[in-house]
Amino acid sequence: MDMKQTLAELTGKELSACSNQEVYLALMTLVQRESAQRVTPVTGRKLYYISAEFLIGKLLSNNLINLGLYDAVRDTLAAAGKSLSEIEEVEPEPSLGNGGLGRLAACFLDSLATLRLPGDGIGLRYHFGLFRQSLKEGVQTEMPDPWLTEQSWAQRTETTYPVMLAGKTFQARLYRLAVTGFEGRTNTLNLFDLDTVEEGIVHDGIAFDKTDIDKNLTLFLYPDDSDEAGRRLRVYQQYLMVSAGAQLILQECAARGCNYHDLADYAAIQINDTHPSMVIPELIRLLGEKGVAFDEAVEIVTKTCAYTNHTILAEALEKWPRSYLEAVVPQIMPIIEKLDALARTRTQDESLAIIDAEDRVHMAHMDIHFTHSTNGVAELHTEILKTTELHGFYTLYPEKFNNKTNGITFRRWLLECNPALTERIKSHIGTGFYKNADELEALLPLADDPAARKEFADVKAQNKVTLAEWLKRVQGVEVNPAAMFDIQSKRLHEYKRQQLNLLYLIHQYHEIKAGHLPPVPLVSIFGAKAAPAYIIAKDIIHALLTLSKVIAADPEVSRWLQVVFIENYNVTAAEKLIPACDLSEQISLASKEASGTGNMKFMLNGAVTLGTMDGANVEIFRQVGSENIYVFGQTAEQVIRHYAQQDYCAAEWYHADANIKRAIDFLTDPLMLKAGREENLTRLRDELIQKDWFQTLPDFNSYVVRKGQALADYGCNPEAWAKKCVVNIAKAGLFSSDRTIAEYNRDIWHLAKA
Ligand code: Z57
Repeated sequence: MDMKQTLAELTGKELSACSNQEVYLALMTLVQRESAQRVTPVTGRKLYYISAEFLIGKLLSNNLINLGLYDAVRDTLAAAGKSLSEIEEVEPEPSLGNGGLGRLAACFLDSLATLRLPGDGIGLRYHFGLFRQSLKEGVQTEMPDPWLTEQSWAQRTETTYPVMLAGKTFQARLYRLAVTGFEGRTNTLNLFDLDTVEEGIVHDGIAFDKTDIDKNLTLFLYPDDSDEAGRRLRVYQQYLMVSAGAQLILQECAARGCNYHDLADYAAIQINDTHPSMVIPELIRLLGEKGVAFDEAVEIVTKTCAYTNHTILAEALEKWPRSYLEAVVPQIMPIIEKLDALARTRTQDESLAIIDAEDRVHMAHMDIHFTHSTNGVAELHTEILKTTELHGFYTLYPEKFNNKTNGITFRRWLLECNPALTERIKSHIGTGFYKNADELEALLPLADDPAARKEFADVKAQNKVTLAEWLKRVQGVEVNPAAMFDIQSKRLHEYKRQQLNLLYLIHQYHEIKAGHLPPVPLVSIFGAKAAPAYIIAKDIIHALLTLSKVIAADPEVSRWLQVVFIENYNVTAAEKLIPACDLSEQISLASKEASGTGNMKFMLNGAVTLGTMDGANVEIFRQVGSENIYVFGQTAEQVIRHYAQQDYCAAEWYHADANIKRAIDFLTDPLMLKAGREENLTRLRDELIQKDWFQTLPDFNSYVVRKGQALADYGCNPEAWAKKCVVNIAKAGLFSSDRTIAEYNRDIWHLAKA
């Protein structure tokens, strides 16, 4: 049947008479029907990727591309006077994630299905996701971010699993969301929820009664954990996810012939960070119910499960007080105690214990002792785990440690978000790179071909115009598309150092005021959500918004410098920003960013990186060479030494360097105080002088110099710049999540292709 007929049948009327909403729902049905055709039976092991976050983004276009329907749908709609891109706008984005870790999980699901590997996700069906950010009067406020509609990508099933929370039984209902691979198989994202959750209890932004578990449990991802009720709520959520997930795994495996003793032949479980770590004791408990003795259950679970670490920041490594677990999940506490005792037979080292002297349960420690694999997410990160953060564990279990450098799916982060660039690439090297990313390397000779360079530069220029139009439409700001577009988009965190970029912008403001004009105007774009209770992060947002206002009010400066803060940065916004970026800001304090994945997305779309030698930036550097990336700042080794010796003193830098002092002092300049809030600006200023925990000041001068060099190269030598862009695209193949998944499969999962 042709597409016109199919859509007419699905909508029940003439396409031209349908609203965009009606067409959207018809296309959702079409995708669900087509993807069901590609469900392939599992032979051998199946992977379960358990994660608190799946930042899947909008699904319609992605699914149409993967199913090979995109062009037919777009053209059929166009013939009926409809636009697919307008229909995309009615789709709400599920905000089931926070940042890199959640988007990584989504890329992995895409790659698994594309590589025809059996691998399903397990997570939660949050009603309001993280939160929707609004920026009013220079301040972030949080609102619910609803995405569930009557007909939804996540389809309700009749399957429920009983889950005991604080001694009471709840029914976890399974929702299933089809994951299509590019010309691949269909896998499933399993999302759990309670029928009793009530969206109506949310008031005044994102506030709700944190104790009313049956009504609140799946309302939000990462509910505020600044009080005890909030922290307990996270334990409730995590256990709901892993208990229902473990029951689903055992049921599916049993249906395929597993007798529980051979579970590891049927299932591989990947624990994404520590949020799902309770799956270990929970599986041991459930296996016990099936008649498997404790010692054997420990062995089975160790063989089945693997753990991925995504951070070395101590505050992000979860440690739950024993009292919380005793209150919320008393049924697994005896098992955790036995695991602690067992771990203590393997090592005398108290720092490797699961339960510490203060009665806190170290989730990562449980993961490392009782899974067969611990991996970091970039080479440098894995090395730091082995040599410092997890050194004791590495000594005990060297064979468990391995690296899996992150990746991104090129279907979403090139084909979908940047069709113009995709067309250009295709015209030179064909479409093999869709599924075989290494083929991009065939573009390399074009870096020396002026005509080809111009083609790529033209695509970028057009994408910048498109972004400028979008900014005008959704935010009402006008930017100069001839300027260099410099973008830092990622979660707001001190270690990612948006404050360093802020200090640079203030510095530039002063330079322009002093008549030192840059070679080319700069549009500096930020996108970032701050955790609702993270005060300094919100102060940084406030300072950026205030500076933006001060500059916009000053025509002398704003001709050369603009600061734009995107409201509610999410996957949809990323898909608009990334194709239009010239300079990609990856400026975390070396050693702190485990990998980064935004860095890869920008590179793939022909942006040049300005970054520290941190996370996967190190591997980007190796790929492109020093000519095609701007590197600055301290090395990870130097940073780690300063922490060990506790010899960093921000105040010394502040007093010794006039430029640093001028930039910091400007935060509380009368101009800023007039446009912003004294409390926030003063607090940030004091923080930078008195603490600066993430060592912004030592990197300030090298950052200013390297960014100045980038501006000069971009402004004065566009030919050389265009060459850098082509090299970056050509060398991005390594960062395909298909490569990452193939490595996980080779080293950890051992799944059979269907
Ligand atoms: C998160 O997005 C990441 C780490 C975490 O511990 C949590 Br919680 C959330 C990020 C890292 O910060 C990135 O460096 C990394 O690229 C990403 O996870 C995926 O591995």
